[in-house]
Amino acid sequence: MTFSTRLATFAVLSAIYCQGLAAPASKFRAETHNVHVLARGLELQTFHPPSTFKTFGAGVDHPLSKRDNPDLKESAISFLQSHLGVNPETISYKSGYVGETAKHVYVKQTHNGIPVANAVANVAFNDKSKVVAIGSSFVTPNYIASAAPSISLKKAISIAEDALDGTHNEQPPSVQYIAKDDGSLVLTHSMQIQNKTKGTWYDAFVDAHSGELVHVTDFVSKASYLVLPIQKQNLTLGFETLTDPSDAVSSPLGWHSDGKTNYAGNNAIVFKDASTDSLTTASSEPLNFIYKQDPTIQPTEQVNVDAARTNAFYLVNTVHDIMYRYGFTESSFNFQTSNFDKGGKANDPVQVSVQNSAGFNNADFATPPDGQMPLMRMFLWNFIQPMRDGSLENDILAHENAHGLTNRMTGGGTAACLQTTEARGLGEGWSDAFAEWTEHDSAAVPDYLMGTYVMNWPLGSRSRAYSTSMTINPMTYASRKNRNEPHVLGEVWANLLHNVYAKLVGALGWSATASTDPSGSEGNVVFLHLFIDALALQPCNPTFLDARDAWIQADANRYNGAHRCLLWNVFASRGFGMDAEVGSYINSDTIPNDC
Ligand SMILES: *[C@@H]1O[C@H](CO)[C@@H](O)[C@H](O)[C@H]1NC(C)=O
Ligand SMILES: *[C@@H]1O[C@H](CO)[C@@H](O)[C@H](O)[C@H]1NC(C)=O
Ligand SMILES: [Ca+2]
Ligand SMILES: [Zn+2]
Repeated sequence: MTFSTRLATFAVLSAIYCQGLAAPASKFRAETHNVHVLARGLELQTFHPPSTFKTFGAGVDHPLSKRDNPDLKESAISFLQSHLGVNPETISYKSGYVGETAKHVYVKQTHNGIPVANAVANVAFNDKSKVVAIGSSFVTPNYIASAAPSISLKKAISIAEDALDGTHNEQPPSVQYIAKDDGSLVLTHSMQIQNKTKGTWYDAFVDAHSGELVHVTDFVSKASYLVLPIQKQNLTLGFETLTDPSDAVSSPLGWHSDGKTNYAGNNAIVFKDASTDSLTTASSEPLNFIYKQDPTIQPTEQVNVDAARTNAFYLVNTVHDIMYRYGFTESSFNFQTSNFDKGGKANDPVQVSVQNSAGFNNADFATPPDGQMPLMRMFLWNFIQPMRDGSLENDILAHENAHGLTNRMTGGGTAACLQTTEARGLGEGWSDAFAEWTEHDSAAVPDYLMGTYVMNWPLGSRSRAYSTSMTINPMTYASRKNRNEPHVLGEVWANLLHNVYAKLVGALGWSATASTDPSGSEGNVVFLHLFIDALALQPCNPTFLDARDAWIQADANRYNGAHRCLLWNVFASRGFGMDAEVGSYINSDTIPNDC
């Protein structure tokens, strides 16, 4: 394909991905709003109250600090009361867990016992039970709608089904308030609406008095890219036969058993197209999955379907095991059929649809709340014949899977805290950065490209390579201005993280066993710890600067701030210094005085 026709194809793709962002209404701010395109091209602008986020380094006391072993929940509520002046009667506990370096509590604002779905807060404590971070999007309403619905749930469901072109699923509906950007609290009927053909999946909020659809949580992260061992990016690097690759700590019963049935897989279920179709099957017993992909015939030929399912199964399980080692566990809302009594909600392994028939040239990942199964849809790519299969490009699988990590760990398992335009941009950036992490096989940090195999295009699916070179990738905090499409936004963040990774590995070296041994002090180990620790600390709908601050706090919690100056130096080198401000997007190269 020539250069210009390739660009034309790409422009069409981008237009599809960007369609939700045309001409946003005047109040729109990327840090607090998003625009969703519903059925028949109708647009809905959603509001996510601004989060305040404060970190405290070594930690501060809370009102119950003097008690012996104070209750985590009560401590969080007392701190919210003393620090933000929030009335404790308006706080309801949502979730919490004790992580390796911090304890986390996530709460919701309530009014007369009815939760305000988009007003939440989170408090984190360090191992000395001091408060290290507080995030809050609580609101002070100027008007509160009557708590008695005047339209029926049935009516509300039919309104939502019509607006979203889907069907209410089996999840129980509820009555919740939604905080709007005019300062009011609207009473809503909320229910999940799904269209399995289109791959859409929402939590919908219909005004229980006016019948208007006022808010949605969109569980789907779209991709736009724009067995292979995980560190190999694509199949041109060669298949290998791996024996027993599962990690006994992360997956105690292996990958093919949940303790009750064999084969189903405790962390992932992989099928071609629809979940009613067949699962990954062994080529021979016991549990051999040896299918040699044939690149000269279409991916839809049986042997290639088997190779694709096998690689997707391997990759998603490997990603599960890596993330588990670094803190994405049962209690921190991960994806497993059985949780082995270790906390969290079970019965939510990743469902992977290989060669999904709904489209081409893409992939996506829908993350519902903890306890509901996410769906990863991998498509075929038809830029070249025979077509290429996204399930054979590991960076795409890893990118998609990482959406599940970031959506579950931000905000305490609700999957509702990466919803603003800016937070969705962070989501895309983290997914690229995680994919990159899995593919390093030495201390070298070459420029990184996503999606080159499926795109059959040297630059892959992003506008530039991620690079430490200012010439190859000049993106800074100022580049964030005027970007409103999540992937385009995400490039700025992913490139910053590429630079953080390069600095950490340059200073601290590289561990070849980082995927299964998180105890090292090497740069790649430190990077993934800070990456995952920070997710749980940051507020709901973080801005770029909140996400940056969460890394600094994560380092204080885990390493006593040992990498603080290194991190600030990298941040400042790309304009994310201490004086950077939300909204103005002027580069700051300021670092702390003592660095
Ligand atoms: C899903 O979307 C398709 C395409 O718009 C539509 O034809 C179908 O009726 C929808 N399905 C449901 C269950 O609403
Ligand atoms: C496959 O991955 C390698 C290593 O990352 C890269 O150099 C190569 O360009 C990729 N091949 C294709 C066809 O994308
Ligand atoms: Ca779970
Ligand atoms: Zn994505």
